[in-house]
Amino acid sequence: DPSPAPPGTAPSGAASTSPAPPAGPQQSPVALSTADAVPAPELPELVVDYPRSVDLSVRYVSRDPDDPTGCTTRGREETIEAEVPAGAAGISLDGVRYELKQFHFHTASEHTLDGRRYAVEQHFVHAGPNGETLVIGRFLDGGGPGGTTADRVLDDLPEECGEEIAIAGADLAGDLPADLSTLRYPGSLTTKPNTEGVSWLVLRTPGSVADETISEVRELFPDGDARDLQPLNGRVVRLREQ
Ligand code: BO1
Ligand code: ZN
Repeated sequence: DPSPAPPGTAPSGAASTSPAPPAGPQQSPVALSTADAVPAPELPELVVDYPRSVDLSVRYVSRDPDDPTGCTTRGREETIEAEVPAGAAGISLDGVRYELKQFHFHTASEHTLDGRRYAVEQHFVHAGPNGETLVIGRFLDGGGPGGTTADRVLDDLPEECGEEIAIAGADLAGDLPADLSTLRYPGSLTTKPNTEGVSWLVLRTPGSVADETISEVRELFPDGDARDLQPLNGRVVRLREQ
């Protein structure tokens, strides 16, 4: 921790500012292109083990150390997040299991796919056996019938600061597409502290939520909470079809 400023050197009431994180060479999000992606059938199949029914706890969160509750601002570092009970959901790659910890949303999408930015991007955040982070990204558009977990979460948002909303019996398995083909690349957290070493698997097949769900999330984050696209800097994006 930095030592406190000597008395009288900081204007009273001034907010503390966090230093900008060092921008590494492998940041996220990036512009994804199916045409430029290298076909990679040799990569391990994505095996999803998500439940048909799980109870979630939804709240606002912030990655900004100056706004730990996510209550004061609705910007780049804030999101709406659903916590998944320990052991309830995960994925495996080559027999190695990654536990689903939480999922959250960004609007508009953070990644782009073939030049398109989607209305919403859902991030399923997993932790590996050694604490590695693996995120599955899913693009969401409007025009859906409603009733997906994303609709349920975004239609019943917490109103009070710090309030937790319980969502019972969420069908996480049913939210995923039949085609689990993914674009994979090494990247970072898209919010502070933008830590690298994150494995990104972005589903090629977008999903859809109801138009009114899109309106809700846009009302909540009028300026969006998506980070700018970051340079690939020579990274290879691979396409694992399955
Ligand atoms: S994102 O998917 O790149 N937008 C993203 C951004 C921040 C986090 C995760 C994903 N934060 C991390 C925290 C960890 C925590 C993990 C799971 O989320 O840095 O401390 O364990 O909740
Ligand atoms: Zn995210």
